[in-house]
Amino acid sequence: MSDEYKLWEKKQQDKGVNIGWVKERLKSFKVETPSWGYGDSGTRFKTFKQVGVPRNLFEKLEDAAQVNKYTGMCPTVAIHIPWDKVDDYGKVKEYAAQLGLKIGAVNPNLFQDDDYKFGSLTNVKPDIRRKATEHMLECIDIAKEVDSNIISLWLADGTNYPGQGDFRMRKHYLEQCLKEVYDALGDNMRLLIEYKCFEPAFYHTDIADWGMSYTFSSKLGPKAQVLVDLGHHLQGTNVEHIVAFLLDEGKIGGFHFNNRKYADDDLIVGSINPYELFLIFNELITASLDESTAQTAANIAYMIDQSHCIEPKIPAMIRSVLNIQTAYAKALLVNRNELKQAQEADDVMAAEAIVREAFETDVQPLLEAVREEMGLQPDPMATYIKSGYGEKILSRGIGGKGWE
Ligand code: PSV
Ligand code: MN
Ligand code: MN
Repeated sequence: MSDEYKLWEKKQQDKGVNIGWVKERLKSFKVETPSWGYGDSGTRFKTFKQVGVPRNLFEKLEDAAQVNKYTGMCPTVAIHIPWDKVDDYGKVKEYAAQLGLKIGAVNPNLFQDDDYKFGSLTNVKPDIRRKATEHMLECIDIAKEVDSNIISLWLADGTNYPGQGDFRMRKHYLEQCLKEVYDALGDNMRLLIEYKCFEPAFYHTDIADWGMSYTFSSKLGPKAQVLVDLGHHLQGTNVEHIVAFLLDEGKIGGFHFNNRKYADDDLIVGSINPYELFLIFNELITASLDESTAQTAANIAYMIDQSHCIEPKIPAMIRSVLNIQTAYAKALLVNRNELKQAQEADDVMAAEAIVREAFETDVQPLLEAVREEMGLQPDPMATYIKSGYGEKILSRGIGGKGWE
């Protein structure tokens, strides 16, 4: 135990922090990384191809295993179908296990087939709705094969112009399709429904906000829940409030972590607005300590949804994971008893200070101590860079499989 850490621990204990509890929470905290975050992706203007990018799902898993190896907190990987389509999913499951990984959420893709130009599950043509529903059912089968219990749906459907579509009719089509999908879920499976305010459609999106995701998932039943992607809100939206509200309703099932400055920028988590990330964790931790919300909080799938256009993929993923861990650690330090007292006394200044001071605390000594206790190196990024893996994969060449 370093002197720096001992000092840090003493200071926190004096403030009433239960360090043993904080460490346990940090050790059991896991975040899923996305297979597509290891591949090439771009903007609508250009995809810059990088050397050494995985050529298939197996290589994406190898890269994901590196992130898990150095951070100790990413044992599952989300897949996207058909980007990650293979003939034999048994082999995927097996290879993942060899790497110390499991397959996490299965993401259907209803946005890159020409047939979906005017919508998929909301398309006015029954045969296209059928095709999209079949794809969802195929993803449920894949999830069962790889022992995953999450289907994560983002629906890109929407329209570009007033009058282009019948809002209510499209809603009915979507409800019908989702009902069929919901009924095919296994007993322990969940359907997480993402929302997004705009893009690729620019006039309306069929699942535009959390209220719509909430309504669809409530009508479906307990196996359907809302997924919050941090990049999918209009500017200024109070995301932590949405999170608290959904926690209280038992209807939040997962996150897609990323960060943005303007729209759905998919930047490194915590790179632009780390305070928002911290405040979200503050709500999640508070809910985990409240009997009425503890179960919902315990079942949340924490996932990263990030696309790296110019960043080297593995270091960018490690950075995101570490930023998430840092925000989580800081949120664990909030003195909830004092906060409650301040709230009950309507002491605005004290309440704000209690939350902010936790955010301002340097948690690096704590994280290093936790990593050591987990048998990890204290600096995961430096250890990865030194490992030489980044150089080794250059032999894969250019033209790896990415966001396509
Ligand atoms: C859409 O913007 C989204 O957030 C969905 O989750 C997709 O599956 C993912 O991005 C693809 O990067
Ligand atoms: Mn997403
Ligand atoms: Mn997105």
